Amino acid sequence: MSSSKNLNTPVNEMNQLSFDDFKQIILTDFRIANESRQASLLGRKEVLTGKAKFGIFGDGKELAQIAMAKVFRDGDFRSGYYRDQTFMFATGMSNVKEFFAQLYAMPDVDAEPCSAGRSMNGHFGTRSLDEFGNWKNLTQMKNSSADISPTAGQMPRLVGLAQASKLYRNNSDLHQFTNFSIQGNEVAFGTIGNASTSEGHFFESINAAGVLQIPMAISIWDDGYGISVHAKYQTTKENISEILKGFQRDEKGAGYEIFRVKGWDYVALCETYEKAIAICREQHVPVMIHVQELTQPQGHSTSGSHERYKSKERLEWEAEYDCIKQFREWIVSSAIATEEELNTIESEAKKYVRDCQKEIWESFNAPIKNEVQEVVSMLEQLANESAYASSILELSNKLKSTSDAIRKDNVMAIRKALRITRNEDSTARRELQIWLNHQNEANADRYNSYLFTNTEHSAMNVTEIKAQYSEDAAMVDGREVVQACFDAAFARDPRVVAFGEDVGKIGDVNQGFAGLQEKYGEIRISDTGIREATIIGQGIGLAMRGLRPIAEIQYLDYLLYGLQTMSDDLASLSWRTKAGQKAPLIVRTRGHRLEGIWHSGSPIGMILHSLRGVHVLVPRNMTQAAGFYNTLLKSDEPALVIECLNGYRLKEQMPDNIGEFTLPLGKPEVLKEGNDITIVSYGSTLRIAEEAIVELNSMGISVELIDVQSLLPFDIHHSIVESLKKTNRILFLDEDVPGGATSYMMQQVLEEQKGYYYLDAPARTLSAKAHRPAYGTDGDYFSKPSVDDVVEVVMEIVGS
Ligand SMILES: Cc1ncc(C[n+]2csc(CCOP(=O)(O)OP(=O)(O)O)c2C)c(N)n1
Ligand SMILES: [Mg+2]
Repeated sequence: MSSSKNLNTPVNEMNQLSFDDFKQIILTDFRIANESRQASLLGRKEVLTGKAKFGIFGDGKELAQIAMAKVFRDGDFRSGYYRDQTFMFATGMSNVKEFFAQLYAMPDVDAEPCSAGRSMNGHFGTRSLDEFGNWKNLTQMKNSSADISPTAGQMPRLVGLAQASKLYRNNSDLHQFTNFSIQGNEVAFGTIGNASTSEGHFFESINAAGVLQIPMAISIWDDGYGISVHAKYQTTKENISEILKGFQRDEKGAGYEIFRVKGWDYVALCETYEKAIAICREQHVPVMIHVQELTQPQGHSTSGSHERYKSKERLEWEAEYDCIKQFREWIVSSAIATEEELNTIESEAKKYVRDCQKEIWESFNAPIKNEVQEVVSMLEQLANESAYASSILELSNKLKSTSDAIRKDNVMAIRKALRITRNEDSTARRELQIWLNHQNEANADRYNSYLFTNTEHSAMNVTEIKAQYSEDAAMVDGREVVQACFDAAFARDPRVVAFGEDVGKIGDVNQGFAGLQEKYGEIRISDTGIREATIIGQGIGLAMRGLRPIAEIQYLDYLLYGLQTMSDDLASLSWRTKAGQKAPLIVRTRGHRLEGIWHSGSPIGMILHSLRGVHVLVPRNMTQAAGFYNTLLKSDEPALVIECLNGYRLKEQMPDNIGEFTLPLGKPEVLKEGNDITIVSYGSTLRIAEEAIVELNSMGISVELIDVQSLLPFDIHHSIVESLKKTNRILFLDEDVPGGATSYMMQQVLEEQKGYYYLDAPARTLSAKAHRPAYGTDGDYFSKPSVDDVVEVVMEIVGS
């Protein structure tokens, strides 16, 4: 990739340049546009000839992205989508080689830094972390958060990325963190397709950023379509900036600065971005740039052809208004360069891209080819030493004749050969097994590693510090315990911020932050609108920029609104970047038992199954919750903490070291010892179990009660099976649906911990009913597990 020292010269200073310098800028832009276009064209061919599986490209969007790149500075962040290759090339955040490495799914961080081959092509991202998982200096590099495929899924995170600048600018205690921000001068650039603006996430994010007044610059790439669906089915009046006009800032209030520009008009694009981003950066006013009249020369993706749904007229218009064609005509008609000069650049670009592609295809294939050769010769050796020679030779011959064999072909052949020769022992067979073991290790690293950051700052490495109590330790409401914990956290670390519905002024609906806004200011403890997806997104974006957010979801039942963002974005972040990015966000919520269909749900199975990559903690009381918060604030991994809704007014002892004690993750606690049966539970049902145990004891049944308290990770030392070895009977209890989190706990203990061997009676689960909890005390009794249910199920299990 060629670049120019003058590439970032502001448009309004261009007239001060010499003609030659000016010309060089234009021609460099023309070159980048052509290199990007050639990458799209060749990329599609690579898919259609079977070398890559799927392709989605940025053709037709080149010029706008080149203009945007001119105003993107070190420290800035992008949160965008799969059309942005030109922007990534022009800013230097990616290049043509990395583009092809991702197309081929090359599982190598150096070749494909965004995801090490884990994401499909067009999913961009830079590496914020060094090889040890520590933050790099983000103000000395250009940054892109890692893309996800769900349309508009990039929007909630964008709000947080932009808000971080506001916090860094307005809170002078944060000015010291120059690795993350230079006094909040960074802009968060968002990109989104026109059709994706139909998503709720888009509207929610736009409103949130308008309210927050943060430096967010959202560009809408409008090509009139979302795959085959025309704008008339997507957007009222077929025009997103038209219908968002009410967001324009004016004498009635703060809002956005909204721009509209044609995607083929180079000069207008450069001027627009120059103007828009200056406002955004300096004044922290969100800006929206609606880039219209964009095209898709090759259609949406390699999955289909746009001739099926675009009219002849539309296709002709797209050919004429192709932004590179228009750019070329402008260059020639403005006498900046000749057709011949441009032709030369175009053919150089073509050759450059072809050379990059060849080099990457070669470096992708070379090690695999070597591995195939090794496997073939090992199989041939095995055939020499085996009674099943012909079957094994069949495998090696098949492998030899597979053109472009991949690692899967290799490993399948070995596994099959090992199965065929399972009754034999030979040097060759042992060598093959060793080779497979090495491959398994390498592939686990390639494909399965870094669900969590696994650094020295991992939550799993935080040393336990026990809570200490003085003799006269006060008995206080549970809410006062978490409040004191948060107070200590805010006092200790200026990076800690908390926000959510009713979190600011009243200190949350249960008073966990009571008085803290007064003490630490609105900049750190704040109310948000009712918008769970962007509360989570705010948290992700802030955490990606070095802050320590506690994002509050008012009730567990409403986590569903934010769950998409938590699951697709937060939970996958470390894994999908192979530890290139992290977001140590703490999501705080409260749930289980209260009253009514939408205030007492406990959908823990849903959470566990959608949030692998996030720690899921279910403290039974506020002291345990505080211990978890203290642990998490020392770690760099994301977590969800679900407090018990009915626990805030129950009395607990205030630990002396409220800001310091830590509770380890993945360690259950035995609350009561017993011999006849083990009850495994968490959260609010523990109190039900405790009551039931009183009655069971009176019948002579001795119960061991275990509080799991940390569902992800789950009992890392396998202590529950130790209890089962003693009692030989087990009941998993919670108030999720049947087969919800109880079945997860059962799988962990019976399968993972091999508890199956110690059972004298069938393992049982007791949960709530399959429907939501009905309102009122009777509704609760007949919907959720009761003391009576627990007593009777235990009696059945122990056979009395
Ligand atoms: C939540 C979700 N729904 C559907 C899809 C499938 N999908 C991928 S791209 C796309 C169209 C997006 O169109 P637009 O936002 O205009 O972007 P363009 O591709 O036109 O640049 C759809 C429906 C998806 N990725 N995510
Ligand atoms: Mg579109």
